[in-house]
Amino acid sequence: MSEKQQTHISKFLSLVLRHKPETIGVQLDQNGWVDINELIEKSNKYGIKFNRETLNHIVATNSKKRFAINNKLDKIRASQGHSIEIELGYTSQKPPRTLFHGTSEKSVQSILKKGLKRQNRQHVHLSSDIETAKKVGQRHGKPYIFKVFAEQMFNDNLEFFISENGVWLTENVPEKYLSGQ
Ligand code: HQG
Repeated sequence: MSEKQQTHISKFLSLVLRHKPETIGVQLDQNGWVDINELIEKSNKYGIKFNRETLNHIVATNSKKRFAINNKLDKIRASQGHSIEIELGYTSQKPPRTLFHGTSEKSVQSILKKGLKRQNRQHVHLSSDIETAKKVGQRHGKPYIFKVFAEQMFNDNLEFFISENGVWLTENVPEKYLSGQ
């Protein structure tokens, strides 16, 4: 299978496992998990064809390790990025002193006024390095990087989580904890 086909399947998995499981008629459990056999069967019926071997390969080689497989339960879920309400079950963690958020220049004024909002997702996504934040921002336009005073937020009792694939998550970031570059 070509890389292009694999990316296509990976994007389809993001859609089903993060946003619209109803596309193929599966349900996520309360922690976001879906039975792998059911996922494969219903995806194939929908016209996105792959088998268990391909799925394992996509999960293992995915650039951002977006998906996690639980072999004991034979289930799969997205590790972060959901717009639907599920309980990821990560425990609250102390973040590094500073984290970064990449956005586009066109959102800067609004963010300075209102802080970082989680928008359609369950969390605001932050990264521990500038390079990753830049890539995230580029998806939206000319990138702009905010510094987030994460340790200060933590000391003020705002919670942080780190996803299985290393993305820092928090509910939102009030503007006083932000600084531009
Ligand atoms: C912006 C990708 C105006 C925010 C990435 C962002 C990430 C505001 C956009 C993950 C705002 C939401 C998430 C405010 C926030 N006013 N704009 N007050 N507050 N925004 O896609 O962080 O490839 O939901 O800056 O790598 O870009 O999908 O969030 O630009 O980890 O695995 O609203 O998605 O991962 O956009 O990206 P998104 P994001 P995957």
